[in-house]
Amino acid sequence: MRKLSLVSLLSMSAALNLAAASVSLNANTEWKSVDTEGIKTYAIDYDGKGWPGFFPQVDTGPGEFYKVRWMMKSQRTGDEPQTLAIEGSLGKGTLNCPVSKEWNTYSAYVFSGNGGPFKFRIYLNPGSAGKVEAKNVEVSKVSTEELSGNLLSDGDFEHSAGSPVDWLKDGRVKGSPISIVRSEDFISGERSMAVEFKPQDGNAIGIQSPQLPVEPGKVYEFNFWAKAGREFVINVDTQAWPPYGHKGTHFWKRDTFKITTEWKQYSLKASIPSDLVQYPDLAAKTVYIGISAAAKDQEEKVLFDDMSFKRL
Ligand SMILES: [Ca+2]
Repeated sequence: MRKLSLVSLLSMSAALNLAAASVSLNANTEWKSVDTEGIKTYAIDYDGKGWPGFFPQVDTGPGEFYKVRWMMKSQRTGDEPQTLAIEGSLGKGTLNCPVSKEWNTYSAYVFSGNGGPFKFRIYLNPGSAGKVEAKNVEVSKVSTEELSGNLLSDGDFEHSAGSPVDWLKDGRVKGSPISIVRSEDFISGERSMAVEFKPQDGNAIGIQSPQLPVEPGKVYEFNFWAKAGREFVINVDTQAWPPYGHKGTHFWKRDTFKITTEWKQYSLKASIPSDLVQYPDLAAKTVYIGISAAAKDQEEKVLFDDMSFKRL
């Protein structure tokens, strides 16, 4: 693994649990740090105001994927997402990420473009109050081996506590339509993801994956298992819409599946265009998956498990 260079810091600084790579980290001074068995945990009694966060920064090589990972748990009473802001050679952007009341590891992939300094900012969004803790912030270069495997970090949902680490609800939806539930079927391990597709304020509930690394010109396959209480039709969209903002022709592909009352495997293939003049969004080399109810006025709880998104 390539060692990342240290970058100078400003206020409170720390190098946290550097299993993956050395990374410099700034945190707002309102975070208090506690050293527990050699691991620094940061905590804040957040009043719901301001944007307290962490600021890891690394030097990147050209044409590489990097992954930022961190652990967080939040006792906030609301359901505000946490946000990862990114700034590198491709521009500036933001990614909303889920957060749970229990410790989970969250992560995001970014493509370095021309390389150079890459700044991250992991921060809380204003809203409800509550204690928030974070630790183990790290950034590492992604290996070729990882890029050819399952790009979802917890496809079988056995490592997510409370709510899935990969999936985020549509920003317009109130409440928590996505949860980790105990599985009753041996086929799905001990835990599955449940999504309550219940229309709210005229909007169908949709969920979306993180930005997943892709190579333009290659074919990717999204596999998942699902079951519902009755037959229920969902749309699964594969699309490019980079955090830096959309340009040119929108790459977008919709597949529709009828979920039944038995666990079954479903699969789609997406051929990522190679023409970056027509599809400039793909210069960021990421796509994401969106899942929504095909009929906006119907409701059903659908269970998902064993998801994978891989290059063929
Ligand atoms: Ca499972």
